[in-house]
Amino acid sequence: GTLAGLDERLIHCRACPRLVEWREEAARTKRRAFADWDYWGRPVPGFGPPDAAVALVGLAPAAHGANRTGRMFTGDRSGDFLYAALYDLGLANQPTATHRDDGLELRGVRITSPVHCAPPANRPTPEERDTCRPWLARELRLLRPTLRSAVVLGAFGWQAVMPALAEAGWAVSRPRPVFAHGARITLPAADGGAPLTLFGCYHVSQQNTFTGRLTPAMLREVLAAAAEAAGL
Ligand code: DU
Ligand code: SF4
Repeated sequence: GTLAGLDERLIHCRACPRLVEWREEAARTKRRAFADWDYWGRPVPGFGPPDAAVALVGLAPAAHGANRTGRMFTGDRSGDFLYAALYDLGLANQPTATHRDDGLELRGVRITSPVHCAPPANRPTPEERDTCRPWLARELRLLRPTLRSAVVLGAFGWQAVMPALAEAGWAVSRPRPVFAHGARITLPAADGGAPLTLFGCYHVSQQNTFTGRLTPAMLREVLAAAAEAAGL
């Protein structure tokens, strides 16, 4: 299979009843500021080239952000913060992301998330995380020939990505590595292929960026290290 084929199948997924309801409810009721938008209201596929060297793993689409625009981190404050940093490092061709046809292109980076549908209160259940994991594992397996590093935004993504990485062919140690901002670990490939360097980073949510827990410089530092580890 191809990544494009995977994305095409993903957008028809209805495996999580609570999330299907929530994503479609948000698309029907809308936020006042986006009343004239035709919301996406479906699973949001990963964004970025199929031969990416760096993966960026978030949490889940925001109800009025990616669930509206149909592209990861596009149209919300989290994305404003993330894409500005990617642009600063030359990993994106423009600093802003507003809609799916805004001309944004990523260089060597694929952005995805462990849960592909917008959850209530930005909080998927463990069951929803497990139900969505095969999509992440398949995506990582398809990226594996070129993938050399991954930045995981927050503890939820960190816990979700470990079993997916194991299913995609990297050796994940037991006990599982613990999330921390600044964590850096190397996972050997289970079959002698290229290892993957994994980086932990606080999530780019407003909770962290408005309070200064995660600053632009802190995010740039992690992204730069991941790009360097991947030879970008
Ligand atoms: O507050 P906000 O910028 O609308 O983001 C809501 C929430 O969802 C925050 O925790 C970031 C997360 N998120 C994500 O993980 N992936 C996305 O594409 C968009 C938002
Ligand atoms: Fe399907 Fe994942 Fe959405 Fe659940 S969260 S409905 S598994 S795409």
